[in-house]
Formats: sequence, structure tokens, C-alpha cells
Amino acid sequence: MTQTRLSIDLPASLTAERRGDIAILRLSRPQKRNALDDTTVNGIESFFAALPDDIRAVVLHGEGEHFSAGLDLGELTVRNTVEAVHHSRNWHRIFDRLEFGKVPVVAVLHGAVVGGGLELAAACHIRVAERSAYYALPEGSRGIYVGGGGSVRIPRLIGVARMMDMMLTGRTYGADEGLTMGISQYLVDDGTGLAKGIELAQHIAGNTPLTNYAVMHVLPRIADIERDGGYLMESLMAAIASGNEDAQQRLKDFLEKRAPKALHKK
Ligand code: 1HE
Repeated sequence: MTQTRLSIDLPASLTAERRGDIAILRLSRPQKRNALDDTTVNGIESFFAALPDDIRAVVLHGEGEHFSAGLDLGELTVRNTVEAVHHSRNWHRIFDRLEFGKVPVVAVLHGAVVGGGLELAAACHIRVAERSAYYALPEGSRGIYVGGGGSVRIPRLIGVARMMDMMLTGRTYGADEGLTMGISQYLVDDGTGLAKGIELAQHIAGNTPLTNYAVMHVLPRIADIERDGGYLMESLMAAIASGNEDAQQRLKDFLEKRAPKALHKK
């Protein structure tokens, strides 16, 4: 598949390219272990805001030995309390833009996925971990607290008790444990994560945009509300999705034996 640069204005700490209908966003600050400074976090927002309409899925990964060392601690030392609140709220807005954006995002994780790096990964829709990946929340020992939506998203993946343990005791988890606990959905060999991420993104890009939208926007919200409202929202979404022309064609394709079966491949 041809690789082309995406003409989105990004800071030097981010690079983007397109491959067909997929975009690949790379954290490109390996000299600082992809620590997330304001410029990078704001650049993530610019990327998602300027994503061309024909891009159907995104892969996010990191350059160098680590996915991300989290918040750029250098910037933290110069903020007062009010600025710190605004800083954290800015992360919330930008990571929400990613999570509840137009297209699903597959994160490819390796090396350190710590602090704000784990918060960024948790905002993505699918996580692929290479064996080198490990997870930590060093905020606890640095006298700070998660600020990028981690309190909301990480317990939804691993539970409050495990997150408490990570923050209070500095406990880290390896990639295999992360898979079992639900941090990542896939575990692959070192050096193969990006290819796996692209493969998954291509599959996602082949779904109807409406189904992808429902999975990204409706499913997590149903999980947050009470059952009756959830059932109703599900029925409405199901009816809208199946009435769509694209869905009708896909159903016809299956009934006329032109579509793949849902077989389990080992
Ligand atoms: C950094 C950062 C950073 C590296 N902010 N500069 N996150 C942390 O507490 C994790 C901090 N980082 C580390 O523990 C280690 O850097 C790693 C385990 C990730 C990698 O170790 P290593 O030996 O490969 O690299 P290094 O020598 O520690 O770092 C290389 C350079 O990156 C060095 O700078 P240099 O100028 O001396 O070369 C480091 O200072 C720099 N660097 N990590 C700033 N995080 C929204 S709230 C979120 C709150 C958090 O994320 S708190 C968790 C922060």
C-alpha cells in the first residue's frame, strides 16, 4: 500500500502518514522517550481536527524504545495550581476528541506505557501490545496524580483495585499480564506491533462508517447508563444501522453467499 505524507501541520514531535484509507500517527520524540509536552498533546488535537474525511481508521504508535514516558515532567515544575487544572482539562478535551472522534484509533504499545502514556493509550479503541510493553502509574511516587482522564478510563479496563495498587505501590504490569487484565486486546512479538495495528485498522476501515460510529459512541455510553435506557438506545441504534443502504447490501451479499462467514481462525 502506498505511503504518503498527510498534509497536516504538526509539531516536530509528531509525524503522520497515510496508507490508503488509514492514517498513522507517530509520537516522534524518542530522545525524551515520547514524553507528552503541551506542544505534542495540542498537536494530537490538530491531527484529529484536520483528519481528511476519507480516512477510516487511525493507528497511533511511538518512535524509539518506548511508546510514551507520560507527562513531560519538566513542564510540570513551572505550573501553579490553577494552570495545572487547566492543563489537565486540556488533556481531557483532547483525549475525548480522540475517543469520541470520527474514526476508531488502534494504539500500538511497546516499552514504557506509563503515566500519561497509559492514559493516552486508554483513550484509544483497540490496544495492541508488543512483548516489551509494560504499564506503570508513577504519579503515586512522584507526588502527583493522573490528569489525562486516567481515573475515568483505566478502572474501566482493569478495575479500581488494580489502579489503586499501581498508584500506591508503584506496581508495574508486563505485556502478558496487561493482556489478561484487559489493558491490551492483542499481544504480539516485538517489532510486529505496527503491522498488526495496520492489519486491524484495515479491517475496521472495511466496516460501515455507521457501525464504527455506533461502536465508538453508543456502546461506551450504554455501558455508563442504566439498563432500560441502554436497551432503548441499543434498539434505536440497531434500527438505524440495519436500515442503512450499506448494511442492506452487506446482508444481501451474505444471503447470496458473497460475504465472508464469521469463522474462528486459529
Ligand atoms: C523525560 C520523561 C518525562 C524521560 N518527562 N522528560 N512519567 C514518569 O514518571 C516516567 C519518567 N521516565 C522514566 O522513568 C524513564 O525515562 C523511562 C523508564 C521511561 C525510560 O528510561 P530510559 O533509561 O530509557 O531513558 P532516560 O535516560 O530516563 O530518559 C531519556 C531522556 O528523556 C532524559 O532526558 P535527557 O535530557 O537527560 O536526555 C529524561 O529526562 C527524559 N525523560 N521521561 C520529561 N516523563 C496528565 S497527567 C499525567 C501524569 C504523568 O504522566 S506522571 C508520569 C510521568
